[in-house]
Amino acid sequence: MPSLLEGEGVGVHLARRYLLAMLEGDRSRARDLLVGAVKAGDLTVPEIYRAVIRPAHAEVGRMWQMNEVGISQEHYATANAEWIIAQLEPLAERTARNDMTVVATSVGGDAHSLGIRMVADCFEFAGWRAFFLGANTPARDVVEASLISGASLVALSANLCSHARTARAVVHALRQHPETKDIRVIVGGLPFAVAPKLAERIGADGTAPDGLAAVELASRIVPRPPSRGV
Ligand code: B12
Repeated sequence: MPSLLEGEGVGVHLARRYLLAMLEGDRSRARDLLVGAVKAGDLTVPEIYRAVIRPAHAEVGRMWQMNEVGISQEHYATANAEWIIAQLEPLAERTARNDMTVVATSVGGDAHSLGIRMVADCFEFAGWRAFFLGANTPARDVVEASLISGASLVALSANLCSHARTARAVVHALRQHPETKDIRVIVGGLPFAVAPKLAERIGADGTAPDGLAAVELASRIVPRPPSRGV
């Protein structure tokens, strides 16, 4: 299986240098590369998420699968990506707050959190409040979070093929509750990237490949709250 970081362009060039720094155990260098690119105006924070961090970590997954890196290197890259994302987040441009909340989490049993964290950040940059729960949230707790946060949208991440069925159970739980039955639900992660039609088959309202696309999808499918007027 060839590298996923072939080709030319600002994003892929940066992704190769970022990944090398991570694999050499130099998180400060990796951070400085990304912060420097944002400050220089080369890429925005959501563009860094899309064109640098996501492909670089998919490449870590490929290298792990091919036995080219060990679990400790994957863990180092993931843990320190969280550290870097926390430092990029304040540098992002934001639009004015709207009145909408998204509950964002990975499904019960799913330990992957980096992708859904970046999706949640993109909603925050676009003016939403993101009620971000991290990984591994059981269905009943997604329902509870939707109720207490007054969510207009639930964004569910499922990262193993077997987790598509778990996502279906979460959608079902939301549709069963009288106060959450009309909340829009979007899904994402590996099974939906491979088979986007799966989203509809499990009862969700759509899927998107990343945070920027998720915000765009939400703007089309989530009804706007009534204006408060003056
Ligand atoms: C890091 C990692 C882990 C870490 C996660 C730690 C953490 N805090 O997140 C740990 C070590 C826990 C882990 C465990 C496992 N993992 Co893992 N992991 C990865 C890896 C290398 C990177 C994931 C990542 O962070 N990517 C970067 C983020 C930014 O990208 P992303 O996750 O794709 O998210 C983007 C999109 O998918 C999308 N998106 C995601 N969610 C949502 C939700 C919505 C609503 C929307 C719209 C969009 C969206 O937007 C995101 C931002 O752009 C991937 C490789 C890969 N190709 O993804 C494997 C991978 C996902 N893991 C894999 C496997 C097999 C496992 C394990 C089973 C390994 C094992 N034997 O124990 C366990 C399962 C644990 C569990 N129960 O969940 C396989 C899955 C294969 C499959 N067909 O199902 C992969 C693909 C590796 C591989 N090449 O084989 N893993």
